[in-house]
Amino acid sequence: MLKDNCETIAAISTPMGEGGIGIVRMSGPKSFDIAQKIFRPKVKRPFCDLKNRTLYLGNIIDSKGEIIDEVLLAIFKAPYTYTREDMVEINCHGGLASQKRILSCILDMGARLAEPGEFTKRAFLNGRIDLSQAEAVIDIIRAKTDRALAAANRKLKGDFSKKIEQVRSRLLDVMAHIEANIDFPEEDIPEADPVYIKGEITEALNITEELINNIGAGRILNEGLSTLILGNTNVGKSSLLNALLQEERAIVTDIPGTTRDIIEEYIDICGIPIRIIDTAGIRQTADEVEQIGISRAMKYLEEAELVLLIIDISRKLTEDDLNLINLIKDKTVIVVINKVDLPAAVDDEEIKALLSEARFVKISALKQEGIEELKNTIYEVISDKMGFISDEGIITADERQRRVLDESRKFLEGALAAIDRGMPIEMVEIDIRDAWEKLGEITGDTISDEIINTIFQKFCIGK
Ligand SMILES: Nc1nc2c(ncn2[C@@H]2O[C@H](COP(=O)(O)OP(=O)(O)OP(=O)(O)O)[C@@H](O)[C@H]2O)c(=O)[nH]1
Ligand SMILES: [Mg+2]
Repeated sequence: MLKDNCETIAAISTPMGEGGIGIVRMSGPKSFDIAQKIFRPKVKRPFCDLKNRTLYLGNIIDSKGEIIDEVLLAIFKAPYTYTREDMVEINCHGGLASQKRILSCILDMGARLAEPGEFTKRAFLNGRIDLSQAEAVIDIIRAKTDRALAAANRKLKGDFSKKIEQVRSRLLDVMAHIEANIDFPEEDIPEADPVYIKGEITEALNITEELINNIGAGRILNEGLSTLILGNTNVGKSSLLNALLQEERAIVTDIPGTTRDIIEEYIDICGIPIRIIDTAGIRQTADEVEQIGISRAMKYLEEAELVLLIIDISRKLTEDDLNLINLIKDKTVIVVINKVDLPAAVDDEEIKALLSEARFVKISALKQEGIEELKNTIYEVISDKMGFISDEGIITADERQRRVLDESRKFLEGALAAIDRGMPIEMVEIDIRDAWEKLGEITGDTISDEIINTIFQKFCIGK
């Protein structure tokens, strides 16, 4: 596998913008050499005598000897570092100019700018962590709630990889058993035992399926459940968004068609991130901008995992409402009956008859009543949908990992079907090998450089 770590890389690891401190990092063989050239420690000690993993106060100077910034610098000697290479971290003042000048000094001295995720990629290429652990690092950075963070940490610890390895080693044993039989058929080795093989594959399939189920919940923890607030104009969609967020995020007016664009925010419901999306009110309209907003809302509807359909109880149902109800028949829906502080113009039963499968919650977005009950209902619906049993099993995973598991499951099912049909054992082995190889794409044992590069592209620079 490609090992492109002979170069020294550098990047600003903290977000761009003003902050208390900024961190510039380096990794690779020239890190100490470069640091020595640009750092003047306050302690009167040669650079080679600086202690490992210790912060030293000093100045970064440019090639003309001018001070760029007063910093704290630490050296980390290989192999016990994030990347397993020599590393340097410079804590400077968190201003753009300071961080950029320090970085450009380092680059002038022969380092090159790190690609996104390259520090973590090196940790993987140098064998400190496997691929699924490397990917857990992004999950940790992106975690939006405590539960999401805990799940990502379990993955970083290696829980996911261990499960995958369990399945793979089982499959390897079965392959060894089959090979022994194929290679030395006339010797005194017992014939390939279909009962044993079937039992092992079934167990491997069970673990894979369990992982697929747990990943469903993990994906929601990772990305948030996409929840669309949908309804006619003026029913109080943006008011509900604001009530859920406890801030005046969206503009609310009594003019129908106020919201045009999509507004997305995250809320935390019992540790589950909910990606809540406010949309333009759905109605027949001649207004061009509003129409664009409506078609955006419709696009989001395709992907939405949960729809909060808002009905204004103070108004009679219109044709627009009825059309909308037809559009969301196949979705998971919570009907939110809003404006219960006003006299009712529609009967609850009339609405319930139209969407018999859905849950109903009555609220007043204006008076902030019923919001807790709505949150509880959202939580119950998600728990049902995702089968949240215990947090321990939940694994955060991305689309790639999900696809790998899905394909592995198909190979294992293929192997079982081949046994049942009495196919030659060599044919069964092909499916087993395919599943074994596929699963290796999660830990990174069997994966192309190209896929590895795409995975790390998703990281931020400096990680
Ligand atoms: N009385 C009462 N008025 C409400 C309630 N919720 C919203 N409103 C009012 O209804 C009007 C419309 O509210 P919005 O939140 O802008 O409605 P919307 O569905 O986002 O409207 P569009 O963006 O135009 O589709 C505003 O005047 C709100 O103050 C409520 O629970 N009770
Ligand atoms: Mg609105």
